[in-house]
Amino acid sequence: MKKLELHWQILIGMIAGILFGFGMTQVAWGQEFVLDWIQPIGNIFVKLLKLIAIPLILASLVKGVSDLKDISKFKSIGLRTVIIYTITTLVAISIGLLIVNIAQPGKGIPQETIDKLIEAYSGDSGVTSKLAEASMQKERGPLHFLEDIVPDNAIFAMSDNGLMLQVIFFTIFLGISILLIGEEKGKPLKNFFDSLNEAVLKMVDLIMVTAPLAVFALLASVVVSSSDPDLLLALLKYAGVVFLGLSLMIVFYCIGISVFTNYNPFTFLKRLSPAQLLAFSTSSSAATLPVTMERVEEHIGVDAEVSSFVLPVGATVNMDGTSLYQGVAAVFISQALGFDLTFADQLTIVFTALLASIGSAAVPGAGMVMLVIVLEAIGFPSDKLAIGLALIFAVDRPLDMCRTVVNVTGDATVSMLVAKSVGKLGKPKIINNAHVIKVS
Ligand code: DAS
Repeated sequence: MKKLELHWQILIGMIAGILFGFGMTQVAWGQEFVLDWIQPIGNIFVKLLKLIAIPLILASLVKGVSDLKDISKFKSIGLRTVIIYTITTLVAISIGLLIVNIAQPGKGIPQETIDKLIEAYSGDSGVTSKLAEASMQKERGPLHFLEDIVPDNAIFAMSDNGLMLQVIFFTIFLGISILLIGEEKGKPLKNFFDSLNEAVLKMVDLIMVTAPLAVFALLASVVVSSSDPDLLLALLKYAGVVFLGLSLMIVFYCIGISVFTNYNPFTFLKRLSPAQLLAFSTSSSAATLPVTMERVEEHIGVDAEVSSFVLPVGATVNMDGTSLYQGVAAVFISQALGFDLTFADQLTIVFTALLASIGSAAVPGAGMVMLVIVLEAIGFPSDKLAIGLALIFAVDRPLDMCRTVVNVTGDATVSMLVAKSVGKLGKPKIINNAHVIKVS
């Protein structure tokens, strides 16, 4: 029987995980069972991917830079990358603000829902204590020791963007230095990083073999941990606004790819889909980065010279989905808690959401944490800040999964646009019998 393509395997794992998770919510011991015995499988998978993200960046970026024939090409790749990333992020925030101001999802939330949240947030009962208990549960799981065996990074603690950026800085510096010491002297190092790159890409393939089981575990855990159904109902409209905005961003990327690279956008989405499904399941651009790089280089045809720079930088500082979400969330919370926004406030949101998305780490939930910057920038009352965040916490994880897909898709799109602009968009190495329009 023909082996199912990877994205179908992952999709089946996701659907099975969601169904299993809902099944587990119907039995008293279900949530504990999933958090204790199923969730660790997913956590180990995410740690494995994060483990190889840094070595992959190290190898591919040194290879990418040292393969350049001259430094000026590297400068032009860098400049194009920064300009296009800024444009896509500003478009994302603008789309988000347009929709949330038209839809007004924060208006009309029943006052008793808000009062219930304020009461729950004061720690008496309900949302907060349940969330605290659930997170404690994860810590104490019986398989926790198993998770600890897998380091989640080989060289640096990838605790936040700062370290990722330091690794990127170091590797670019090293790559340029190898270039400058000349072909002869640099050859041993170049050969080392070339074979390290191949070896780490093979590690990606091996880890991806477990992807269907891992996404099953990750999604089952998300379903059993979702919060109070009443609150979820009140937030459905808000989630719909974010989801609509994120969907429009995918359309925006497809138009850009079709117009500027003559690549069939549906082929692009199909070839990128394992990385998108992984982004959805892990809510982490950093964990997905190794797969994004493998898909963009091997299956889409972006030269490593471009992808090895554009994608790690993108995973760190370009988060279009997050910036759109932060714009929508800031307005929604203001609407729900009766804080009127002027036009100047909305412009402030555009600017601070751009900065907040750059500062958001490529890990689950980072976008919500950085949302505080946006709310403080518009002078949101600090005594209501925590309640505002608690208000959207209930649906943050599913929205994080969706916005991470857009973050990853945006990075892959920009890598194609930059590659096309410097003549480095070629034929994919691996053809999955998808129809690719001739790409010059
Ligand atoms: N989960 C983040 C990421 O990895 C995005 C976010 O939290 O907004 O891209």
